[in-house]
Amino acid sequence: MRRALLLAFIQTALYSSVLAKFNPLHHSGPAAPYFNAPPQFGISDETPPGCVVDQAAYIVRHGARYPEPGGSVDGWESLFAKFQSSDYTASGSLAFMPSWTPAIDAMANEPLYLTTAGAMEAFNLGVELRQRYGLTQGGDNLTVWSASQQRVEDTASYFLDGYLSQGNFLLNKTLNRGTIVTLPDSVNFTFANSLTPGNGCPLYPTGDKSALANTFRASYQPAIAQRLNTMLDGLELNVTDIGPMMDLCGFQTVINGNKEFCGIFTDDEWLDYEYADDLNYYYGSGPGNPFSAVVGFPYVKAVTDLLVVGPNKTTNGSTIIPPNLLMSFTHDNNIPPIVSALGIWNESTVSPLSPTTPNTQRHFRSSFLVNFLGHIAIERLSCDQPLPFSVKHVAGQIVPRPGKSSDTKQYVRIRINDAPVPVPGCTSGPGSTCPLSDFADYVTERGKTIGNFVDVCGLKNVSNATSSVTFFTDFPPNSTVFTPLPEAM
Ligand SMILES: *[C@@H]1O[C@H](CO)[C@@H](O)[C@H](O)[C@H]1NC(C)=O
Ligand SMILES: *[C@@H]1O[C@H](CO)[C@@H](O)[C@H](O)[C@H]1NC(C)=O
Ligand SMILES: *[C@@H]1O[C@H](CO)[C@@H](O)[C@H](O)[C@H]1NC(C)=O
Ligand SMILES: *[C@@H]1O[C@H](CO)[C@@H](O)[C@H](O)[C@H]1NC(C)=O
Ligand SMILES: *[C@@H]1O[C@H](CO)[C@@H](O)[C@H](O)[C@H]1NC(C)=O
Ligand SMILES: *[C@@H]1O[C@H](CO)[C@@H](O)[C@H](O)[C@H]1NC(C)=O
Ligand SMILES: *[C@@H]1O[C@H](CO)[C@@H](O)[C@H](O)[C@H]1NC(C)=O
Ligand SMILES: *[C@@H]1O[C@H](CO)[C@@H](O)[C@H](O)[C@H]1NC(C)=O
Ligand SMILES: *[C@@H]1O[C@H](CO)[C@@H](O)[C@H](O)[C@H]1NC(C)=O
Ligand SMILES: CC(=O)N[C@H]1CO[C@H](CO)[C@@H](O)[C@@H]1O
Repeated sequence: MRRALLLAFIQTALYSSVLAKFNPLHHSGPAAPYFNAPPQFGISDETPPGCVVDQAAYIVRHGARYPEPGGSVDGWESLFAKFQSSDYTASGSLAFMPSWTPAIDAMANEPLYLTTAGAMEAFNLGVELRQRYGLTQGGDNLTVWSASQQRVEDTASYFLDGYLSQGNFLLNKTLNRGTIVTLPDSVNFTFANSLTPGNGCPLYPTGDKSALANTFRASYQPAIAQRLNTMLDGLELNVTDIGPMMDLCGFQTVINGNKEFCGIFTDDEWLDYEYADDLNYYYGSGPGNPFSAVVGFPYVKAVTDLLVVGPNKTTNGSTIIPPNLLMSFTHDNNIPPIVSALGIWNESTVSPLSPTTPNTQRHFRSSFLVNFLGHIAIERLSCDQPLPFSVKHVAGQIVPRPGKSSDTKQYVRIRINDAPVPVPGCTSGPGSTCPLSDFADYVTERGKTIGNFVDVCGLKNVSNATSSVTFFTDFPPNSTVFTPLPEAM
């Protein structure tokens, strides 16, 4: 008995030491498969006791994909050519390189599109959100919104397959159907009313300082190449090879589960690699781009307005009754603008990010935000007193759950890859949430500071330019609608 306990103790200790071990996949930025971010502010990711979430909005990067044709695929091909075209000996963690081949086996159909792991991530999110919230009843249809590239639509589609996978509805064509509203991708004529709004803001590219990431890469890559060359006799790697090799840790993992590249680099080398990605997003599409907040704000404003209206209600003059779970699917660079618009992760001690020296206390981490399926959730909570120690029941009367009684108060919580992130200066609610009316005031103030899309983006000369997201309540021009679930045979 005692032996068994001791054994269990040792196993637990071993397991937690494995968990605590440095994991390169948690430091691989946009190449990392999805994982829940660790709590950066010590707030539990559970819904606080006494509360239920009665509305939620998610903006989600597509799931894990193959590399992009051209850029990344070319990098893999050059690496392959380099390791195949000469006589050499590779040792240690590089001993697998002479037998390495790029993990793409259908060149025309794989690059750019989801991997099976990406499809699974999206399906799992659907399962998780039905379980977590129960915001729609079994049999209810669900409408979601998507940018229009294939990998994004496929993510929306697999999400719906997961979300709608319960019960016996597959053959019923009128119940439990998913609908995807597809918004034109990367066009400049939809302005703010888009899931790729940066493309509708002419001045946005002028604020992009993501080149700082390359300067930082140039500071650490030479030493890595030098170190790796000690394991190669007859072949010399240079800085050009390091980026693709580090990317291959995440990418091969999501293609075929092979983690050989993850074993090549030291913890410090991974931390530098991650920081380069942080600089890329912080200064490219995040708070370091002065046009980032104005690009993200229209989405934040539209969601906030719907949370203020509340669940199960139509808004004035809308043609769509938006569901209580608002799902939007898009690309990596459309997620950081939401962080900027919300003004979160912005303490003066850790922002702006230094172009040369990583601050280990920083909150802004690409691995926690724009990894595959990375997402920001804005939840509306209804709360009252948590369940007391004992509850009296009267025959035939269901006692309302805490959060569902008649005198609830409403709060807002932001979660990034599941980890709660406090609204600056607004944490008085249960679980450090922000009272809904204060949140609405906070967003209004943010709007005044940030300015409106048309003015700030330099679109005053364009007569039909818009500063508002209205796609949740009105089908925008050039959107398409389709139902992804298989029809009955
Ligand atoms: C679909 O569900 C509805 C409501 O339960 C039912 O009336 C209808 O017969 C079902 N159709 C099929 C094909 O199962
Ligand atoms: C659900 O969606 C299907 C397919 O788009 C549609 O035919 C059906 O009327 C919808 N059902 C409800 C209850 O809205
Ligand atoms: C959108 O792009 C087209 C083609 O590049 C250009 O002619 C047009 O002026 C742009 N429109 C706006 C509003 O920036
Ligand atoms: C604005 O006008 C342009 C040119 O007429 C058109 O292509 C575009 O679809 C319009 N955009 C909106 C949001 O109405
Ligand atoms: C690195 O080596 C490759 C050939 O393997 C070459 O194409 C590339 O220009 C080199 N890069 C640098 C920075 O020297
Ligand atoms: C919204 O309506 C659904 C039924 O469609 C119901 O189950 C849910 O309790 C309602 N939510 C609120 C907050 O009224
Ligand atoms: C709804 O919109 C109409 C027309 O835009 C306006 O006249 C009316 O006052 C609005 N109602 C509410 C309750 O906001
Ligand atoms: C971050 O905070 C600083 C100082 O409080 C402010 O000047 C800056 O505009 C903020 N940035 C964002 C993106 O909110
Ligand atoms: C947008 O829709 C209009 C009219 O439906 C069509 O003529 C135009 O080609 C569409 N533009 C795009 C980029 O899909
Ligand atoms: C139609 C038009 O003239 N558009 C211009 C409006 O201003 C922006 C930013 O100054 C230009 O990029 C557009 O070309």
